[in-house]
Amino acid sequence: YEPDTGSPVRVNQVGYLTEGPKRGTFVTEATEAQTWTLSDAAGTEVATGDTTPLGVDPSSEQHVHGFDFGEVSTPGEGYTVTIGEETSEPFAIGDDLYAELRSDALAYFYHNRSGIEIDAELVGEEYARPAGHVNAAPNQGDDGVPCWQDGCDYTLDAAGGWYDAGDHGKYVVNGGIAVAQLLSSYERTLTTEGADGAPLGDGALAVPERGNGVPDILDEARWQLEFLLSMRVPAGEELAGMAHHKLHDAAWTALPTLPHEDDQPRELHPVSTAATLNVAAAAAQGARLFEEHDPAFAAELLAAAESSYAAAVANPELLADPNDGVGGGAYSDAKLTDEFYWAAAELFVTTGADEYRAAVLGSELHGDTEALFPAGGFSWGETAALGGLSLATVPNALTEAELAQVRGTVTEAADGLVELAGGEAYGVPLGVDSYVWGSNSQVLNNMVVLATAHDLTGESAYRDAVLGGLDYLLGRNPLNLSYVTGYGERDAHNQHHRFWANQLDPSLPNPAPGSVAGGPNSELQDPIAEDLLVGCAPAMCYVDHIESYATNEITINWNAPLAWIASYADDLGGG
Ligand code: 9MR
Repeated sequence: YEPDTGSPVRVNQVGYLTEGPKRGTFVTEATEAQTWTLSDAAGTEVATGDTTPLGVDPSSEQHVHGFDFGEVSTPGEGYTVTIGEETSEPFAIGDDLYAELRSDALAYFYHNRSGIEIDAELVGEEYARPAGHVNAAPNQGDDGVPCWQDGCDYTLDAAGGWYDAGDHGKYVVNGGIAVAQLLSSYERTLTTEGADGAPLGDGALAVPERGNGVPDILDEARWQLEFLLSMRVPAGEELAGMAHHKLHDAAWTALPTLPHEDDQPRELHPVSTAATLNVAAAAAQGARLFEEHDPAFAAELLAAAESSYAAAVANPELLADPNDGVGGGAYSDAKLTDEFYWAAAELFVTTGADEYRAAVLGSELHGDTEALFPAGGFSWGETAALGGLSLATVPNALTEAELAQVRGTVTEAADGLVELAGGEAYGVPLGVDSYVWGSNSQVLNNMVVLATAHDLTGESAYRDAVLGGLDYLLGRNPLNLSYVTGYGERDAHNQHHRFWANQLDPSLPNPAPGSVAGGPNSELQDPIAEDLLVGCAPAMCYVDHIESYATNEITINWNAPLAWIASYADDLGGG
């Protein structure tokens, strides 16, 4: 299998901010510098210069040169770079490149809501669909899901929430990080100068709750927060206060299957400490953000956060079974110091209480830059960074010296990522060893760390590294492919999804614009990858095929950092 990588001249196919860095990559066996030429839409040459030979890129095993046209700052569409006989895909230079991506990346969440009809007026006919898992045949409704654990005989009303990904499972651990990153995207607008809350505000997004006086991004987050609360063991039962790890089908369904067509029994899988801490963390963060808009809901969230945290402390080692992967993902995680840190940090930021202060300051992770911000990126299984970022950015009761230390870990991590990206031929803040399942989200989460460092310090090197990450995701990469549907001339559009399955059934749509593919995964963990990608260099281990779930799925916890970053980048351009 030879991927079609198009032109060897690789650029961000969306474009470059007027005052931002402008870098590209050229794949060539030539060892001497080559001349590049930037032309505008009319074909007029506007700049020229020499490439820099960089040798072999270990991530892609391609021979590459870099080029840089950062001196050009004339806005326009349809620019191209030509080197010899080869011309890049067209791109823009401008300030308003990411406004649409911000709302599209957020629309992903409404599209993937469970338990509610997806309204054509909000998403268009093509993407409209009936409510899923609402107890209308052949569905089993999520309003009465039987507990699936030895010794429990209750059912939970766990309707609502977001579907995880291409499947119809609803998982608390990646649900928690996803909603937390939406909340953080909003919270950033409250705590950061130059961050604009209006594009996330009431009436700004296509959600059914728009016009209710509450910022739309909080409406979207609430849909998931309520689901997370509903996954808790009821009072009076053994393990009350703990959260069930996940709810999903008894067996995997075929592709395509629309949510309302799913005929599988729904099952509530055992509780876990990780899930419980996700509820605690996300609910604690939600509590402070809903205080202004709905004090009763805020109080409910805070009470749930505190009791969840207490339940997790009392049951610190209830691990999800790594082999519980039939009909849904396992999402198992054997190391929970990071979840404890995250939950304690959010509770501390919200309440200032001594108990949580002690848990934060006493954690072995506190002050440990590498443990908080692993170079391979934070993720659903490595969540301490979320707590660290909240402590660093949201006003809280740390002393000045403690705050300076926390902020120091963010900038130290970001310094490492700037260096890492600077050594990558494609400018990506991800090392050759980190192309795992969902690598694009690892890139995005590293970009969140960099962007936060930029918010804290104003240092342009951090901003430039974030923009370099966007360049990578939007086409300046070994496959010359934008991993975000609807963005760039050559975009991923066959991601693994049971409704957005146009590749299998032309009457169904492709993924909605603004859906980010998981990305290159060097482990080859699905049959398509095993068949097509043997021997691939890490950053090449990707195929835009609907059945390649290990390289090409889409999920809430990958689109959430995309939304966060699009929001940051749109703010950079001035809105
Ligand atoms: O994102 C998850 C990734 O980190 C794991 O390595 C992988 C295998 O366990 O599972 C991924 O999550 C998938 C989940 O298990 C099932 N629904 C789709 C998720 C994204 O591919």
